[in-house]
Amino acid sequence: MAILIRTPLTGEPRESEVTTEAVYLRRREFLTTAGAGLLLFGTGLAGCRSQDRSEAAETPATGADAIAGVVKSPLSTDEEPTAYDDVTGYNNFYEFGTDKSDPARNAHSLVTDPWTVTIGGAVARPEKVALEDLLKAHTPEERIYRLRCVEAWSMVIPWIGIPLASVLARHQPTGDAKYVALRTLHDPEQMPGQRRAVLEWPYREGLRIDEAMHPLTILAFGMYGRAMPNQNGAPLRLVVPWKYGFKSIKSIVAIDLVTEQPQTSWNMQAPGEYGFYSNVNPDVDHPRWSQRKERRIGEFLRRETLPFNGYGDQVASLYSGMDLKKSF
Ligand SMILES: Nc1nc2c(c(=O)[nH]1)N[C@H]1C(S)=C(S)[C@@H](COP(=O)(O)O)O[C@H]1N2
Ligand SMILES: [Mo]
Repeated sequence: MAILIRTPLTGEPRESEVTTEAVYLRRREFLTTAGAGLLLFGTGLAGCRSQDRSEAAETPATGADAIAGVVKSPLSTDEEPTAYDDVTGYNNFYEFGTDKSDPARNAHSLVTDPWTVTIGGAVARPEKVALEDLLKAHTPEERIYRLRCVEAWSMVIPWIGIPLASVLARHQPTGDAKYVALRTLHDPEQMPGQRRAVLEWPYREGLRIDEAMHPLTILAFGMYGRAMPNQNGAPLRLVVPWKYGFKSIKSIVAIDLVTEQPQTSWNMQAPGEYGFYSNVNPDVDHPRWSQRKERRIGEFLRRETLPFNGYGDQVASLYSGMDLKKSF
């Protein structure tokens, strides 16, 4: 039996937060039944800044926010991960400000423990579940996925998560479940960006049920071997690697199975610019800029953007017969 342990993360981990085993066992604790045994992190994190790598290597399972018991997913890309400091310092998370540097500065005010997620709507087993109980029921995996933002930058990130499909299956969607609607926490006290009407709060996103059940779609609760930093969507965020980044909703509190196509924040804000599907598509320009090229953060030359962000072999069949210029 593998043991997965994490502790709350508020802001950056400091030496003083590295606790003894006895102390952190009293904190948030996850037990899983991953069959692959205990895999310690810190050895395969190419692309982390050297400081991160050595920190992780020295204290793989006992660092304040290290996650153990994680299985490596064969669905990973073998591309070089983006530097950890870039992934945690250049974010879109409007609940904490609209500048890319705002979330790293402001997201410490989000309290991620305790955290509950409500799973409801067209399911046989609706439930309001503590995050640790939700995660306990599934095997965590590390998956190195590309994230491609509609603003034409991209990153490669070693996410730690669980397939959304296994969460949904546990709650038994009924025949009426055609879409999945996800919602971020709405609490202007903790999320000061919600005091301004830059978007209609709470942030919301949605997927068609077959997209949600696709094995590439995950709920991530960590990255780079450690707990999810607040600015990246702690404690639980979606990752849908063949879609533009805004589909990957952060700090999720509700997952509802629904019959009608749900409202999504960016589509409500600017329907001509952001569609429901938002599959990465170099042939469909954003009205104000081309989507043909992207800058991988940390690289100088721009790359050609690939259809479905390079995941076409796995996901193109979901859209056979659809006009993806109309359903953008
Ligand atoms: N709740 C919430 N989720 C969100 C956003 C947001 O503003 N609020 N921004 C989205 C956008 S536009 C992108 S590109 C990704 C960025 O994720 P990252 O900061 O981990 O790179 O988060 C997405 N999820
Ligand atoms: Mo984005």
